[in-house]
Amino acid sequence: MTKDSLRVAMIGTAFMGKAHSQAWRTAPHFFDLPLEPRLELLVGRSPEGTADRAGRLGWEQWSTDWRAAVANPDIDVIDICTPGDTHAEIAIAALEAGKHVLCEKPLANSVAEAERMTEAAERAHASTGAIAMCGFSYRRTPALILARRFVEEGRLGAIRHVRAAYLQDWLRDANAPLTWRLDRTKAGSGALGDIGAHSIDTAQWLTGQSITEVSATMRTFVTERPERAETVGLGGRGDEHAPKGPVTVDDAAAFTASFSEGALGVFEATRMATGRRNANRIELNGERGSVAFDFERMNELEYFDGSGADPDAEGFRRIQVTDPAHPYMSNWWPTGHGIGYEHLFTHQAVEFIRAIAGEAPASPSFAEALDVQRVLASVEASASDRSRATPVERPR
Ligand code: SOE
Repeated sequence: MTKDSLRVAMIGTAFMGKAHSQAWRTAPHFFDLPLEPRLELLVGRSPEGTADRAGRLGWEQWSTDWRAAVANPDIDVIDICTPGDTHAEIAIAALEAGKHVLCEKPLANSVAEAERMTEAAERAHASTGAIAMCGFSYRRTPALILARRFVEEGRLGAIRHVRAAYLQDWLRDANAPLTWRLDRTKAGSGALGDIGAHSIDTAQWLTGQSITEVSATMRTFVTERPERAETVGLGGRGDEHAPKGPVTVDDAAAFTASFSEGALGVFEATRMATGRRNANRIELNGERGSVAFDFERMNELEYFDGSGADPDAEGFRRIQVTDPAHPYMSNWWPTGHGIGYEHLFTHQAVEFIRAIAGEAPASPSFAEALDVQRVLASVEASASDRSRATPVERPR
């Protein structure tokens, strides 16, 4: 029997466009899915670039008109992989047209936009059954899912500390180019929304607790950058003699946070941590145990069992999260053969398809992503209110 197909149109052709394309293509090869995704239509800005990407990434057709994609009755899913300033308009139009929507993180550039998107998602779900999900892809990391299970099983006891640092360094060169990620009107914020949003989402999801209060500082170390540049990966090296334009977002954000059940959080997000390429780290310390994760060793989870069962042998142990019993792993390679960054997007596509088929809840929902947006807004508000920054008094 052939499966019903799920016809996908993806808007955006850059980094996330590549990651999502691979996910849509790979998911049915490795997972038994209720619906068969079809890479129907790729939408980009330039005709040449989009045609080339569509060919390479395996899309049937391409176009430069997202509105036509949204109106197309032969499309079931709109996958949004564009900068944040376009998310609300595309997502709301797609939901109103009865499409399922997968939207990259952060959900929007403001709380107001995220609220409108969430209302549209709830309305569309009630009227057409449309599913909306936000792409906090690190939730699909097997080691983090295991950590969450440990928290739910009570192995950590009451959680006291949440320590999250998302460290990258692709902006460390002062001549790295002025890309859209450094433009507040396009990206909403800098390191905070781009990667700090992942830490906020992961922390709330892992602990099952909400952040209730924050106290923040943000910094832009390099305030202008060359506009003319050869980009390499996310950064690259700009032409230092080229005209410069203003950086309008943060390079780094740091904040403390209180959680609803009493945990104390310390967060750091930076794209200036020289030598740290994609160190998305989180550690939880509970009264009975701890877990620690670093994306640069994504197939491992550190676990400390402080229950006192074997006091002489206490210590953090490194669980290699590659066994068939671990989340998603039986669909991939034999034990010990780890997975990588791209696999998380495949897991995300799998969960989205299952949610559309009614087999699983759509999580992170737009409502959950709106909650992250509210925390981001509070961090920015706190950082801009310097009245509570207390100078250090020193004798002259
Ligand atoms: C850039 O900092 C980035 O690509 C983020 O936008 C992604 O969400 C993260 O997974 C990797 O880094």
